[in-house]
Amino acid sequence: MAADRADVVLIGVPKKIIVDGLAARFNLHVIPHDGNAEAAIAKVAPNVRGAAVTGAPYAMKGDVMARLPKLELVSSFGVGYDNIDVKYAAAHGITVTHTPDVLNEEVADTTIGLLLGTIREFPQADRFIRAGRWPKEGQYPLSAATLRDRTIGIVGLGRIGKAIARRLEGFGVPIAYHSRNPQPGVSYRYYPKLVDMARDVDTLIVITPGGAATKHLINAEVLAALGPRGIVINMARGSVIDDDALIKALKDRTIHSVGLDVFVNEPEVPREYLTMDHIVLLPHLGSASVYTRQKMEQLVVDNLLVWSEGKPPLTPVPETPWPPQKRA
Ligand code: 8YV
Repeated sequence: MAADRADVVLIGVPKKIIVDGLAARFNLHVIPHDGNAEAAIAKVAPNVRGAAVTGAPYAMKGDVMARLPKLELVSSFGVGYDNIDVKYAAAHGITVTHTPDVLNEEVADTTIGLLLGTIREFPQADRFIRAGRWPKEGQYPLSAATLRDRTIGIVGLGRIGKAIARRLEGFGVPIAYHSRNPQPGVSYRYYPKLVDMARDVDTLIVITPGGAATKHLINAEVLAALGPRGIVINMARGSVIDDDALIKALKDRTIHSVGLDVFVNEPEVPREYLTMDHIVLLPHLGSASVYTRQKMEQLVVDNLLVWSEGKPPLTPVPETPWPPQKRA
């Protein structure tokens, strides 16, 4: 059904491309993300037919969707949509879209940066210079780790995982992967069981979706299998790693190091990580360039625009229906 000048809510940060793009076509209601969100949603709830959500920590939970009886489409920012209750949306005929593909290359670039930075200790070496230690102590110690003798296991060979693997081919390192199903058209060794792959590689790159299905996939057993040379790079979601197990492995030095771009309670980071100098932490930078974020923002807008013309969404999530179904 065409939805020109439909009532649309924007939940999260009012990014300019999203606000301008939606305000030109819809009655846009920017929901403040302070204590007044509830009241602002209540005011417009009966008429809202579309929603834009600008990425975690902002969410679209089932109880909010339940209060929007005419809601047809949720256009979510980010490729990951664990902040959207797609189960509720699917059960109630609401279509959900996300922003895949436009960020693949950026996230893959960031992953390689974090991988090399962690292996060769670039942030620590930067701190060494700034602390004035070079003239006093001489050369920064040789890094114990190198990419040269490593074997990489990619956890989740989706679109971004493949972009990472393509880059790693250029580095001449052996590549293996674990995912629910083997991927057609790739020559990397496939492991149906993560723990088996962890035993055979020394470096894990985690780039799997978040949510219940992957919670604590990287656990004590996997870390033990990875062993003392082990390095884990997490570009997925904080929930994929069992922090208690990882912190213990890092403290006991039963793995070598980690590079973490994502955390369970962002922007909070477990204090134990902050006190460890031998690991690398990034504040969720995967897709965070102006160039790529603008493409993601535009895709949030475009999914709502095509919906307003009665056309199928550009980038729907697989779980929810199209066209949206009328609720009883
Ligand atoms: C975004 C991401 O930074 O796309 C994703 O799933 O994790 C990032 O690109 C995030 O969604 C913003 O909250």
